[in-house]
Amino acid sequence: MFFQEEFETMPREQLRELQLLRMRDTFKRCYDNVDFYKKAFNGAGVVPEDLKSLDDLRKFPFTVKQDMRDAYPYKLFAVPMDKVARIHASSGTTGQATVVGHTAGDLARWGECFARGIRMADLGPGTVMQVAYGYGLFTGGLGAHVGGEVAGCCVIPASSGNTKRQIQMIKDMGVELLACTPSYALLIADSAIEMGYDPAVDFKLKAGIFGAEPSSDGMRREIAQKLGIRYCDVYGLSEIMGPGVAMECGHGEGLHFAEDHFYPEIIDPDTLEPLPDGEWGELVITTLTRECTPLVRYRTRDISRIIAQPCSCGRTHRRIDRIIGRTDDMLIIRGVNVFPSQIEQVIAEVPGIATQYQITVGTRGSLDYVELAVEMAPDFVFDEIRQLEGLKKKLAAELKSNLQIAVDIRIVEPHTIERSEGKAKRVIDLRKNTGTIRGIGK
Ligand code: DLL
Repeated sequence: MFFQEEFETMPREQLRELQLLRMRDTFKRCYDNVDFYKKAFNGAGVVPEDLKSLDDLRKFPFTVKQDMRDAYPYKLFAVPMDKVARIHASSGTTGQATVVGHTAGDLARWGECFARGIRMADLGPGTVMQVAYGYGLFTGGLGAHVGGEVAGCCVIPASSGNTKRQIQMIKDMGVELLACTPSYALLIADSAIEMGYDPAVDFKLKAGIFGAEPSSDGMRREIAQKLGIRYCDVYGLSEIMGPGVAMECGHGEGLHFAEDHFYPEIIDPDTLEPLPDGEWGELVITTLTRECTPLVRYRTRDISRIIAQPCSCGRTHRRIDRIIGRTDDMLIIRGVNVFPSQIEQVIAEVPGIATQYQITVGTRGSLDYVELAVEMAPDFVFDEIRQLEGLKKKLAAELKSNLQIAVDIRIVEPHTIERSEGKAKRVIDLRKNTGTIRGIGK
Protein backbone atom coordinates (compact mmCIF):
# COMPACT_ATOMS: atom_id res chain seq x y z
CA MET A 1 0.00 0.00 0.00
CA PHE A 2 0.97 3.61 -0.56
CA PHE A 3 0.44 5.71 2.47
CA GLN A 4 0.69 6.38 5.16
CA GLU A 5 1.99 8.64 7.78
CA GLU A 6 5.11 9.29 5.73
CA PHE A 7 2.90 11.09 3.17
CA GLU A 8 0.68 12.87 5.65
CA THR A 9 3.62 14.24 7.62
CA MET A 10 6.10 14.68 4.80
CA PRO A 11 8.28 17.80 5.16
CA ARG A 12 6.80 20.50 2.92
CA GLU A 13 9.83 20.85 0.65
CA GLN A 14 9.77 17.15 -0.08
CA LEU A 15 5.99 17.22 -0.54
CA ARG A 16 6.30 20.02 -3.11
CA GLU A 17 8.86 17.98 -5.03
CA LEU A 18 6.51 15.02 -5.01
CA GLN A 19 3.64 17.23 -6.18
CA LEU A 20 5.69 18.59 -9.07
CA LEU A 21 6.74 15.12 -10.12
CA ARG A 22 3.18 13.82 -10.00
CA MET A 23 1.74 16.88 -11.68
CA ARG A 24 4.18 16.57 -14.60
CA ASP A 25 3.26 12.95 -14.96
CA THR A 26 -0.46 13.83 -14.87
CA PHE A 27 -0.06 16.56 -17.49
CA LYS A 28 1.83 14.23 -19.79
CA ARG A 29 -0.83 11.54 -19.45
CA CYS A 30 -3.57 14.09 -20.10
CA TYR A 31 -1.80 15.49 -23.17
CA ASP A 32 -0.96 12.10 -24.64
CA ASN A 33 -4.26 10.34 -23.97
CA VAL A 34 -7.08 12.89 -23.78
CA ASP A 35 -7.95 14.80 -26.92
CA PHE A 36 -9.66 17.52 -24.92
CA TYR A 37 -6.43 18.30 -23.05
CA LYS A 38 -4.25 18.20 -26.15
CA LYS A 39 -6.52 20.85 -27.68
CA ALA A 40 -6.81 22.87 -24.47
CA PHE A 41 -3.03 22.91 -23.87
CA ASN A 42 -2.34 23.77 -27.50
CA GLY A 43 -4.97 26.52 -27.31
CA ALA A 44 -3.21 28.00 -24.27
CA GLY A 45 0.17 27.66 -26.01
CA VAL A 46 1.60 25.23 -23.44
CA VAL A 47 2.96 21.69 -23.43
CA PRO A 48 3.44 19.50 -20.34
CA GLU A 49 7.18 20.23 -20.36
CA ASP A 50 6.42 23.89 -19.62
CA LEU A 51 5.61 22.86 -16.06
CA LYS A 52 9.07 23.43 -14.59
CA SER A 53 7.88 24.48 -11.14
CA LEU A 54 4.55 24.46 -9.31
CA ASP A 55 4.29 28.19 -10.01
CA ASP A 56 4.04 27.37 -13.72
CA LEU A 57 0.65 25.78 -13.06
CA ARG A 58 -1.03 29.15 -13.58
CA LYS A 59 -0.05 29.03 -17.29
CA PHE A 60 -2.26 25.99 -17.83
CA PRO A 61 -5.95 26.16 -18.77
CA PHE A 62 -8.86 25.51 -16.41
CA THR A 63 -11.31 22.64 -16.74
CA VAL A 64 -14.97 23.44 -16.01
CA LYS A 65 -18.11 21.38 -15.46
CA GLN A 66 -19.29 22.07 -19.02
CA ASP A 67 -16.11 20.46 -20.38
CA MET A 68 -17.04 17.32 -18.47
CA ARG A 69 -20.59 17.42 -19.81
CA ASP A 70 -19.32 17.86 -23.35
CA ALA A 71 -17.02 14.87 -22.87
CA TYR A 72 -19.96 12.59 -21.99
CA PRO A 73 -19.53 9.72 -21.48
CA TYR A 74 -15.89 8.66 -21.83
CA LYS A 75 -14.00 11.35 -23.69
CA LEU A 76 -12.00 12.44 -20.64
CA PHE A 77 -10.82 8.93 -19.83
CA ALA A 78 -7.03 8.63 -20.03
CA VAL A 79 -6.94 4.83 -19.91
CA PRO A 80 -8.47 2.11 -22.11
CA MET A 81 -11.78 0.62 -20.95
CA ASP A 82 -10.18 -2.62 -19.77
CA LYS A 83 -8.44 -0.60 -17.06
CA VAL A 84 -11.66 1.05 -15.79
CA ALA A 85 -12.90 -0.64 -12.62
CA ARG A 86 -15.87 1.55 -11.67
CA ILE A 87 -17.93 4.46 -12.92
CA HIS A 88 -19.73 7.14 -10.94
CA ALA A 89 -21.86 9.90 -12.39
CA SER A 90 -23.67 13.04 -11.30
CA SER A 91 -27.44 12.84 -11.37
CA GLY A 92 -27.72 15.11 -14.36
CA THR A 93 -30.72 16.99 -12.95
CA THR A 94 -29.10 20.32 -13.80
CA GLY A 95 -27.80 19.31 -17.23
CA GLN A 96 -26.00 16.48 -18.99
CA ALA A 97 -24.68 13.97 -16.44
CA THR A 98 -20.94 13.98 -15.81
CA VAL A 99 -19.25 10.62 -15.82
CA VAL A 100 -16.11 9.85 -13.87
CA GLY A 101 -14.15 6.61 -14.19
CA HIS A 102 -11.83 4.97 -11.66
CA THR A 103 -9.10 2.39 -12.16
CA ALA A 104 -8.42 -0.18 -9.45
CA GLY A 105 -5.53 2.02 -8.34
CA ASP A 106 -7.79 5.10 -8.21
CA LEU A 107 -10.24 3.20 -5.99
CA ALA A 108 -7.49 2.05 -3.65
CA ARG A 109 -6.10 5.59 -3.29
CA TRP A 110 -9.62 6.91 -2.72
CA GLY A 111 -10.17 4.37 0.06
CA GLU A 112 -6.90 5.49 1.64
CA CYS A 113 -7.89 9.18 1.48
CA PHE A 114 -11.16 8.52 3.31
CA ALA A 115 -9.47 6.17 5.77
CA ARG A 116 -7.23 9.04 6.83
CA GLY A 117 -10.32 10.86 8.11
CA ILE A 118 -11.33 7.82 10.14
CA ARG A 119 -7.88 7.73 11.75
CA MET A 120 -8.19 11.49 12.36
CA ALA A 121 -11.29 10.66 14.39
CA ASP A 122 -9.10 8.24 16.40
CA LEU A 123 -11.02 5.26 15.06
CA GLY A 124 -9.98 2.30 12.94
CA PRO A 125 -9.67 -1.45 13.33
CA GLY A 126 -12.56 -2.79 15.37
CA THR A 127 -14.76 0.28 14.89
CA VAL A 128 -18.33 -0.45 13.84
CA MET A 129 -19.16 2.08 11.13
CA GLN A 130 -22.57 2.73 9.64
CA VAL A 131 -22.62 4.31 6.20
CA ALA A 132 -25.87 6.20 5.69
CA TYR A 133 -24.81 8.11 2.59
CA GLY A 134 -26.68 6.95 -0.49
CA TYR A 135 -25.04 4.08 -2.40
CA GLY A 136 -25.11 4.14 -6.16
CA LEU A 137 -23.82 6.59 -8.72
CA PHE A 138 -23.47 9.17 -5.91
CA THR A 139 -19.97 8.80 -4.48
CA GLY A 140 -20.93 9.17 -0.79
CA GLY A 141 -21.95 5.59 -0.01
CA LEU A 142 -19.25 3.59 -1.78
CA GLY A 143 -16.58 6.20 -1.03
CA ALA A 144 -17.14 6.02 2.72
CA HIS A 145 -17.63 2.26 2.53
CA VAL A 146 -14.25 1.52 0.96
CA GLY A 147 -12.63 4.08 3.28
CA GLY A 148 -14.06 2.18 6.25
CA GLU A 149 -12.74 -1.11 4.92
CA VAL A 150 -9.27 0.32 4.28
CA ALA A 151 -9.22 1.70 7.85
CA GLY A 152 -10.09 -1.77 9.16
CA CYS A 153 -13.61 -0.94 10.36
CA CYS A 154 -16.56 -3.28 10.35
CA VAL A 155 -18.77 -1.49 7.81
CA ILE A 156 -22.57 -1.58 7.78
CA PRO A 157 -23.73 -0.52 4.30
CA ALA A 158 -27.06 0.94 5.43
CA SER A 159 -27.33 3.50 2.59
CA SER A 160 -29.71 6.43 3.16
CA GLY A 161 -33.38 6.20 4.06
CA ASN A 162 -35.50 4.04 6.35
CA THR A 163 -34.53 6.19 9.30
CA LYS A 164 -36.13 4.09 12.04
CA ARG A 165 -34.19 1.05 10.90
CA GLN A 166 -30.99 3.12 10.81
CA ILE A 167 -31.57 4.08 14.43
CA GLN A 168 -32.32 0.54 15.47
CA MET A 169 -29.07 -0.64 13.87
CA ILE A 170 -27.05 2.14 15.48
CA LYS A 171 -28.40 0.97 18.84
CA ASP A 172 -28.43 -2.80 18.39
CA MET A 173 -25.12 -3.13 16.54
CA GLY A 174 -23.17 -0.77 18.77
CA VAL A 175 -22.31 1.62 15.96
CA GLU A 176 -19.44 3.97 16.91
CA LEU A 177 -18.95 5.86 13.67
CA LEU A 178 -21.75 7.29 11.54
CA ALA A 179 -21.14 8.59 8.02
CA CYS A 180 -23.89 10.61 6.31
CA THR A 181 -24.82 14.16 5.35
CA PRO A 182 -25.22 16.67 8.22
CA SER A 183 -28.92 17.05 7.30
CA TYR A 184 -29.41 13.33 7.65
CA ALA A 185 -27.43 13.21 10.89
CA LEU A 186 -29.81 15.77 12.38
CA LEU A 187 -32.85 13.87 11.12
CA ILE A 188 -31.47 10.67 12.65
CA ALA A 189 -30.82 12.46 15.96
CA ASP A 190 -34.28 14.06 16.09
CA SER A 191 -36.04 10.85 15.08
CA ALA A 192 -34.14 8.89 17.75
CA ILE A 193 -35.21 11.43 20.36
CA GLU A 194 -38.82 11.11 19.16
CA MET A 195 -38.51 7.33 19.51
CA GLY A 196 -37.70 7.92 23.18
CA TYR A 197 -33.91 7.55 23.10
CA ASP A 198 -31.26 9.87 24.37
CA PRO A 199 -28.70 9.12 21.64
CA ALA A 200 -25.84 10.67 23.61
CA VAL A 201 -26.46 8.19 26.43
CA ASP A 202 -28.20 5.20 24.86
CA PHE A 203 -25.95 4.78 21.81
CA LYS A 204 -22.24 3.95 21.53
CA LEU A 205 -21.58 6.56 18.86
CA LYS A 206 -18.21 8.30 19.18
CA ALA A 207 -17.81 10.24 15.95
CA GLY A 208 -19.55 11.21 12.75
CA ILE A 209 -17.94 11.90 9.38
CA PHE A 210 -20.33 14.30 7.76
CA GLY A 211 -20.10 16.06 4.41
CA ALA A 212 -21.48 16.59 0.91
CA GLU A 213 -23.11 19.89 1.94
CA PRO A 214 -22.23 22.93 4.03
CA SER A 215 -23.05 22.99 7.71
CA SER A 216 -22.96 25.99 10.04
CA ASP A 217 -21.30 26.03 13.48
CA GLY A 218 -24.73 25.94 15.07
CA MET A 219 -25.81 22.88 13.11
CA ARG A 220 -22.53 21.10 13.89
CA ARG A 221 -22.94 21.88 17.57
CA GLU A 222 -26.52 20.65 17.59
CA ILE A 223 -25.63 17.36 15.86
CA ALA A 224 -22.60 16.78 18.10
CA GLN A 225 -24.62 17.46 21.26
CA LYS A 226 -27.69 15.45 20.34
CA LEU A 227 -25.68 12.40 19.23
CA GLY A 228 -22.94 12.86 21.85
CA ILE A 229 -20.19 12.62 19.23
CA ARG A 230 -17.19 14.32 17.73
CA TYR A 231 -18.18 16.00 14.45
CA CYS A 232 -15.69 15.53 11.60
CA ASP A 233 -16.18 17.26 8.27
CA VAL A 234 -15.34 15.54 4.98
CA TYR A 235 -15.11 17.32 1.65
CA GLY A 236 -15.07 15.91 -1.82
CA LEU A 237 -16.73 16.00 -5.20
CA SER A 238 -17.46 13.33 -7.73
CA GLU A 239 -15.54 15.01 -10.57
CA ILE A 240 -12.31 14.88 -8.58
CA MET A 241 -12.85 11.58 -6.75
CA GLY A 242 -15.60 11.63 -4.12
CA PRO A 243 -15.51 12.08 -0.34
CA GLY A 244 -11.99 12.25 1.13
CA VAL A 245 -10.38 15.06 -0.87
CA ALA A 246 -10.09 16.94 2.45
CA MET A 247 -10.84 15.78 5.98
CA GLU A 248 -11.01 17.39 9.42
CA CYS A 249 -8.56 16.33 12.13
CA GLY A 250 -10.19 18.35 14.91
CA HIS A 251 -6.90 19.84 16.16
CA GLY A 252 -7.38 23.14 14.41
CA GLU A 253 -9.85 24.76 12.07
CA GLY A 254 -10.35 23.45 8.61
CA LEU A 255 -9.79 20.22 6.73
CA HIS A 256 -6.46 18.69 5.70
CA PHE A 257 -6.31 18.60 1.92
CA ALA A 258 -4.85 15.32 0.64
CA GLU A 259 -1.98 17.20 -0.96
CA ASP A 260 -0.10 14.12 -2.07
CA HIS A 261 -3.04 13.29 -4.38
CA PHE A 262 -4.55 16.71 -5.17
CA TYR A 263 -3.16 20.20 -5.63
CA PRO A 264 -5.37 23.05 -4.40
CA GLU A 265 -5.44 26.65 -5.63
CA ILE A 266 -7.75 29.46 -4.61
CA ILE A 267 -8.63 31.85 -7.41
CA ASP A 268 -10.57 35.06 -7.70
CA PRO A 269 -13.67 33.85 -9.60
CA ASP A 270 -13.86 37.14 -11.52
CA THR A 271 -10.25 37.70 -12.57
CA LEU A 272 -9.35 33.97 -12.45
CA GLU A 273 -6.01 34.93 -10.87
CA PRO A 274 -4.65 32.72 -8.06
CA LEU A 275 -4.99 34.30 -4.61
CA PRO A 276 -2.48 34.06 -1.76
CA ASP A 277 -3.00 31.57 1.09
CA GLY A 278 -5.55 32.84 3.58
CA GLU A 279 -7.76 34.68 1.07
CA TRP A 280 -11.26 33.47 0.30
CA GLY A 281 -12.08 32.53 -3.26
CA GLU A 282 -12.98 29.63 -5.54
CA LEU A 283 -11.24 26.33 -4.95
CA VAL A 284 -9.50 24.92 -8.03
CA ILE A 285 -8.12 21.38 -7.92
CA THR A 286 -5.54 19.57 -10.04
CA THR A 287 -5.40 15.81 -9.55
CA LEU A 288 -1.93 14.35 -9.04
CA THR A 289 -2.45 10.59 -9.03
CA ARG A 290 -5.76 9.92 -10.78
CA GLU A 291 -5.35 7.50 -13.65
CA CYS A 292 -8.74 7.22 -15.32
CA THR A 293 -10.07 10.78 -15.17
CA PRO A 294 -7.19 13.13 -14.36
CA LEU A 295 -8.27 16.77 -14.21
CA VAL A 296 -6.19 19.90 -14.65
CA ARG A 297 -7.21 23.00 -12.69
CA TYR A 298 -10.82 21.94 -12.20
CA ARG A 299 -12.98 24.88 -11.09
CA THR A 300 -15.06 23.47 -8.25
CA ARG A 301 -17.19 26.62 -7.69
CA ASP A 302 -16.77 25.97 -3.95
CA ILE A 303 -15.78 28.91 -1.79
CA SER A 304 -13.00 28.38 0.73
CA ARG A 305 -9.50 29.54 1.65
CA ILE A 306 -6.19 27.82 2.29
CA ILE A 307 -4.96 27.71 5.86
CA ALA A 308 -1.19 27.36 5.56
CA GLN A 309 -0.25 27.57 9.26
CA PRO A 310 1.11 24.28 10.57
CA CYS A 311 -1.45 22.14 12.37
CA SER A 312 -0.79 20.88 15.88
CA CYS A 313 -1.75 17.34 14.80
CA GLY A 314 1.60 17.10 12.98
CA ARG A 315 0.22 16.60 9.50
CA THR A 316 1.94 18.84 6.99
CA HIS A 317 -0.84 18.97 4.42
CA ARG A 318 -2.33 22.43 4.28
CA ARG A 319 -5.94 22.82 5.31
CA ILE A 320 -8.89 24.34 3.52
CA ASP A 321 -11.45 26.22 5.56
CA ARG A 322 -14.95 24.80 5.73
CA ILE A 323 -16.77 25.39 2.45
CA ILE A 324 -19.26 28.22 2.94
CA GLY A 325 -21.12 27.61 -0.31
CA ARG A 326 -20.82 27.55 -4.06
CA THR A 327 -20.51 30.52 -6.37
CA ASP A 328 -23.59 29.27 -8.17
CA ASP A 329 -25.62 29.06 -4.94
CA MET A 330 -24.80 32.55 -3.79
CA LEU A 331 -27.96 34.61 -3.41
CA ILE A 332 -27.97 38.26 -4.27
CA ILE A 333 -30.57 39.75 -1.99
CA ARG A 334 -31.25 43.36 -2.86
CA GLY A 335 -27.66 43.83 -3.91
CA VAL A 336 -26.05 41.94 -1.02
CA ASN A 337 -24.23 38.67 -1.67
CA VAL A 338 -25.09 35.96 0.81
CA PHE A 339 -24.71 32.20 1.08
CA PRO A 340 -27.48 30.06 2.56
CA SER A 341 -24.97 28.72 5.11
CA GLN A 342 -24.50 32.26 6.44
CA ILE A 343 -28.26 32.56 6.95
CA GLU A 344 -28.19 29.19 8.71
CA GLN A 345 -25.46 30.48 11.01
CA VAL A 346 -27.66 33.39 12.14
CA ILE A 347 -30.73 31.17 12.59
CA ALA A 348 -28.76 28.75 14.75
CA GLU A 349 -27.93 31.52 17.23
CA VAL A 350 -31.55 32.60 17.81
CA PRO A 351 -33.19 30.68 20.66
CA GLY A 352 -36.66 29.30 19.99
CA ILE A 353 -35.95 28.51 16.34
CA ALA A 354 -34.82 25.15 15.00
CA THR A 355 -31.97 24.93 12.46
CA GLN A 356 -34.36 23.77 9.74
CA TYR A 357 -35.05 26.43 7.15
CA GLN A 358 -35.96 26.98 3.54
CA ILE A 359 -35.36 30.02 1.41
CA THR A 360 -37.71 30.94 -1.42
CA VAL A 361 -36.62 33.47 -3.97
CA GLY A 362 -39.23 34.82 -6.38
CA THR A 363 -40.42 37.88 -8.23
CA ARG A 364 -43.31 40.21 -7.43
CA GLY A 365 -43.86 42.67 -10.25
CA SER A 366 -40.37 43.56 -11.32
CA LEU A 367 -38.78 43.09 -7.90
CA ASP A 368 -37.18 40.02 -6.39
CA TYR A 369 -38.32 38.92 -2.96
CA VAL A 370 -36.81 36.47 -0.51
CA GLU A 371 -38.83 34.55 2.00
CA LEU A 372 -37.22 32.64 4.80
CA ALA A 373 -39.29 29.90 6.42
CA VAL A 374 -37.99 28.74 9.81
CA GLU A 375 -39.38 26.27 12.30
CA MET A 376 -40.18 26.89 15.91
CA ALA A 377 -38.07 24.70 18.17
CA PRO A 378 -40.32 21.84 19.37
CA ASP A 379 -39.57 22.42 23.06
CA PHE A 380 -40.07 26.15 22.99
CA VAL A 381 -43.34 27.17 24.58
CA PHE A 382 -45.15 30.13 23.08
CA ASP A 383 -48.01 31.40 25.18
CA GLU A 384 -48.94 34.34 23.05
CA ILE A 385 -48.93 35.40 19.41
CA ARG A 386 -47.01 38.44 20.58
CA GLN A 387 -44.09 36.23 21.45
CA LEU A 388 -44.03 34.85 17.94
CA GLU A 389 -44.01 38.34 16.52
CA GLY A 390 -41.14 39.18 18.86
CA LEU A 391 -39.20 36.18 17.60
CA LYS A 392 -39.73 37.20 13.99
CA LYS A 393 -38.51 40.71 14.80
CA LYS A 394 -35.46 39.35 16.59
CA LEU A 395 -34.49 37.10 13.69
CA ALA A 396 -35.05 39.89 11.17
CA ALA A 397 -32.87 42.22 13.25
CA GLU A 398 -30.10 39.61 13.53
CA LEU A 399 -30.14 38.99 9.78
CA LYS A 400 -30.01 42.71 9.15
CA SER A 401 -27.12 43.37 11.52
CA ASN A 402 -25.07 40.28 10.63
CA LEU A 403 -25.63 39.99 6.90
CA GLN A 404 -27.19 43.33 5.94
CA ILE A 405 -30.15 41.62 4.32
CA ALA A 406 -33.89 42.19 4.62
CA VAL A 407 -36.05 39.11 4.17
CA ASP A 408 -39.69 38.21 4.78
CA ILE A 409 -39.78 35.74 7.64
CA ARG A 410 -42.36 33.02 8.10
CA ILE A 411 -42.30 30.97 11.29
CA VAL A 412 -43.83 27.56 10.81
CA GLU A 413 -44.80 24.69 13.11
CA PRO A 414 -42.12 22.21 14.20
CA HIS A 415 -41.39 19.37 11.74
CA THR A 416 -43.12 21.01 8.78
CA ILE A 417 -40.06 21.80 6.64
CA GLU A 418 -39.12 18.79 4.56
CA ARG A 419 -36.21 16.80 6.04
CA SER A 420 -33.52 15.28 3.88
CA GLU A 421 -31.95 11.85 3.90
CA GLY A 422 -29.22 13.20 1.63
CA LYS A 423 -28.34 16.75 0.70
CA ALA A 424 -30.85 19.29 2.01
CA LYS A 425 -32.77 21.43 -0.45
CA ARG A 426 -32.47 24.84 1.13
CA VAL A 427 -33.25 27.16 -1.75
CA ILE A 428 -36.33 27.24 -3.92
CA ASP A 429 -35.68 29.64 -6.73
CA LEU A 430 -38.91 30.48 -8.50
CA ARG A 431 -37.32 33.10 -10.72
CA LYS A 432 -35.44 31.05 -13.29
CA ASN A 433 -37.73 28.16 -13.77
CA THR A 434 -41.04 27.92 -11.95
CA GLY A 435 -40.89 25.29 -9.29
CA THR A 436 -37.19 24.55 -9.65
CA ILE A 437 -35.64 23.40 -6.42
CA ARG A 438 -31.92 23.75 -6.10
CA GLY A 439 -30.03 21.92 -3.38
CA ILE A 440 -27.01 23.52 -1.79
CA GLY A 441 -23.91 21.99 -3.19
CA LYS A 442 -25.57 20.64 -6.30
O1 DLL B 1 -21.00 15.32 -2.41
C1 DLL B 1 -19.10 13.85 -2.47
C2 DLL B 1 -19.19 13.68 -1.02
C3 DLL B 1 -19.92 12.63 -0.50
C4 DLL B 1 -18.50 14.55 -0.16
C5 DLL B 1 -19.99 12.45 0.88
C6 DLL B 1 -18.56 14.35 1.22
C7 DLL B 1 -19.30 13.30 1.73
P1 DLL B 1 -21.01 15.65 -5.37
O2 DLL B 1 -22.37 15.11 -5.28
O3 DLL B 1 -20.30 15.66 -6.67
O4 DLL B 1 -20.04 14.86 -4.42
O5 DLL B 1 -21.08 17.12 -4.79
C8 DLL B 1 -19.92 17.86 -4.60
O6 DLL B 1 -20.86 19.02 -2.70
O7 DLL B 1 -18.59 20.66 -4.89
C9 DLL B 1 -19.54 20.96 -2.66
O8 DLL B 1 -20.30 22.00 -3.23
C10 DLL B 1 -20.45 20.07 -1.83
N1 DLL B 1 -19.72 19.51 -0.69
C11 DLL B 1 -19.12 18.32 -0.60
N2 DLL B 1 -18.57 18.17 0.63
C12 DLL B 1 -18.82 19.31 1.32
C13 DLL B 1 -18.52 19.76 2.63
C14 DLL B 1 -20.16 14.77 -3.07
N3 DLL B 1 -17.86 19.02 3.51
C15 DLL B 1 -20.27 19.19 -3.99
N4 DLL B 1 -18.93 21.01 2.97
C16 DLL B 1 -19.04 20.02 -3.73
C17 DLL B 1 -19.60 21.76 2.11
C18 DLL B 1 -19.55 20.17 0.47
N5 DLL B 1 -19.94 21.39 0.87
